[in-house]
Amino acid sequence: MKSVLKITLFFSILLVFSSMKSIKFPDEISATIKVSGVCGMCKKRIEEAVYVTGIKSATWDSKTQLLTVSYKPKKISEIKIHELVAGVGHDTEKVKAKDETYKNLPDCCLYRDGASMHKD
Ligand SMILES: [Cu+2]
Repeated sequence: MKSVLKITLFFSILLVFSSMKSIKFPDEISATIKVSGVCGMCKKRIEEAVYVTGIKSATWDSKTQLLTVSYKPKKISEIKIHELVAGVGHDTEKVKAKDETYKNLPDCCLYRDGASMHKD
């Protein structure tokens, strides 16, 4: 009886630790990032920019201006995702694109200069 109790205790401790670990280090998490953009070309550019190792999926919506990404936190950090997006000319809520990069965007994509929203 005593050993049964010990085993039960051992496994319940193990269970608590393993669940704590999965909360602390989940394999995959998702984030919603605000990204400025205008059209279908922007969508393609933004989604392709974050198509790197560690990213499981990425979808940007021109209406909501939100990029939803699923990624492996062990492989890529959230700030890195912001940097990738800014790297192709799109401002995020945390990282601003360089003016130089921004200026190279097609005219219809110039969100900062009030490019009108249009359909894909
Ligand atoms: Cu565009």
